[in-house]
Amino acid sequence: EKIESTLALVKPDAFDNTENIITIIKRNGFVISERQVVTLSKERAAQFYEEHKERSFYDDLTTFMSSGPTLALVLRKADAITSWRQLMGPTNSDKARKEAPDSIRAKFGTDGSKNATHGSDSPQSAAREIAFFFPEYQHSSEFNGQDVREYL
Ligand code: YYY
Ligand code: MG
Repeated sequence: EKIESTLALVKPDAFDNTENIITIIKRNGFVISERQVVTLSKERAAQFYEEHKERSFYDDLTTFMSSGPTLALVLRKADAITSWRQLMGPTNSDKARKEAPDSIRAKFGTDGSKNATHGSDSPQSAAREIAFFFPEYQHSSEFNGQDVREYL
């Protein structure tokens, strides 16, 4: 298994649960390589989610994502991209509560659109999304698989 980096977000609906979510992240063996608290503008949220710009939920999504603080994290471990999405659970928090009650979205998500966390869905999206929040990370030794440090 290859050590991967992925982008995780704690979205505005779960920001007050950041400490609990970080505890779960660490308990599952992820190393937190970068962290940043940011309140996204509507324009920047729209840029982050531009793959969804034709979808009916796009305006509500970008309004929600700019409604309060977000915590951006770079998570590292073997198979981090798939592993973090597994730990988050299904996109819809109500579905998560039925199908994956131990998942983060089941525990901390609000509904079908306010769902506590984000995770990159492929190596390509991880690279784009990490660079979106942490433009220097691609030059770091972590990105090249060395010197994994823990910041928290
Ligand atoms: O990758 P993931 O977050 O699990 O779902 P996406 O299909 O990429 O959708 C991004 C984001 O959009 C999702 O986290 C909630 C919101 N959303 C929505 O509000 N309504 C939908 N029907 C689908 C997604
Ligand atoms: Mg997605």
